[in-house]
Amino acid sequence: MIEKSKHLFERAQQSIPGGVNSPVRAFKSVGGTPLFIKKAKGAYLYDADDNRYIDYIASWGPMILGHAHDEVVKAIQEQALSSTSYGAPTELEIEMAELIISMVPNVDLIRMVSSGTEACMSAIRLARGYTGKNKIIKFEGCYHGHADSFLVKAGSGVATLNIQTVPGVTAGVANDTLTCAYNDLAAVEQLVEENKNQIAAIIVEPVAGNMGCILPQPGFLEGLRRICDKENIVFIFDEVMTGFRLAPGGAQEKLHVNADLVTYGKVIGGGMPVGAFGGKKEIMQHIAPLGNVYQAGTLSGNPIAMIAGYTTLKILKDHPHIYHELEEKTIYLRDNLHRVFLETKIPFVINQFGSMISVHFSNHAVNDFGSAASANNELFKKYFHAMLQRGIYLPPSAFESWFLNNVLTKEDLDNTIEATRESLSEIL
Ligand code: HOZ
Repeated sequence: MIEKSKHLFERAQQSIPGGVNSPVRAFKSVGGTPLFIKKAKGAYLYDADDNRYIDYIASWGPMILGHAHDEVVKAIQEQALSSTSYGAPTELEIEMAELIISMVPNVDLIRMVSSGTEACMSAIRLARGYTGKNKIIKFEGCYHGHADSFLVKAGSGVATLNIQTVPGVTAGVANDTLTCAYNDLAAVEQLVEENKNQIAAIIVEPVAGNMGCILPQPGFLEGLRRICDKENIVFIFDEVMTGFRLAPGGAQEKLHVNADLVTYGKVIGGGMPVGAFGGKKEIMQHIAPLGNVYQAGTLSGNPIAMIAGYTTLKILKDHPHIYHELEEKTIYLRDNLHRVFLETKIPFVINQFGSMISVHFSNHAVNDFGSAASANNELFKKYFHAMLQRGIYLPPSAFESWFLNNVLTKEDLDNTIEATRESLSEIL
């Protein structure tokens, strides 16, 4: 029973476009009523009708330690007593920057912002300002937030809603964004050759999470690194999803590939609105006030956001076994879902990396946007709703990754596996 959510959704649509403050929440591609959430604790969400769900969205990634983690909540409460914003520098921002630099490779300087979108948008501006070139290369199905430059063949909500061209993005901006299929190194080489000395940056999700979870093929990221070195292109890792999730040093550490600039969001804020971009001093010193590449924010480095992020990152740094546990849980889920899906004989692909995982109903490998989009997404919708009815909260789109949190128990995972068995027997 979700009567209260239904009522709230109707009411929300009177005052909020589509009833939601971010399109993927609207359940538009899976249909039905989005759940209105009242509270969450640990691995569980509770909706307005008091139904409990095992949460595999984790606020789209940030809640890696589970919801309302005691230490994080306490730190926020204590900071709030000293005001929620100053718009002036604080020692806490230095501690946050020093902590990040101690955890991740190749970051000499880091600038805090308030979202992953801002981080990626600023990194691109910086790459352009630094190189004096205008064009960028991004990959089809990758999503780097909603700044104009990135809304070209984007994943996540843009793919979910099947928006081919985003009105409001000028042709001039769109023309400076070149795209290739993910994992297609030869296409990148060709594009770079055709646009000699015009490419400022290549931006990539080192493990893509906005078309389901898509793994980089061996040699793909290393090949991009080589191209960037040869052609004086700034190599940007969008680690908004992977940063502090795959390892303390994110995908750079886990995959042993260095980027020139890295963008962060999600986990870095411990559930508060935080993003960051950082990298080599040689590039970062072009940012104002050191250089003329302007970037600013009234709430950047906000003390509540900083303390939530700092407390979360410190826990992750001091307890690196969390990453092993998370990966073990995700592999357990993957292997058991695999077993259950196999019994049904329907085609399926489960991609998993660290604590990111997704299911596509496909009879071919899913390693780029084309293969993700050609999967049976009608079946995904049925699977999604059957799981939801059984108390399992999956992303409402096949173009999103699931994110595990560290307080999921074996019982939660077993319930999820059993719910999948029941769901598949109901919908097939
Ligand atoms: N960036 C998130 C993962 N694709 C989605 C969050 C949103 O668009 O609301």
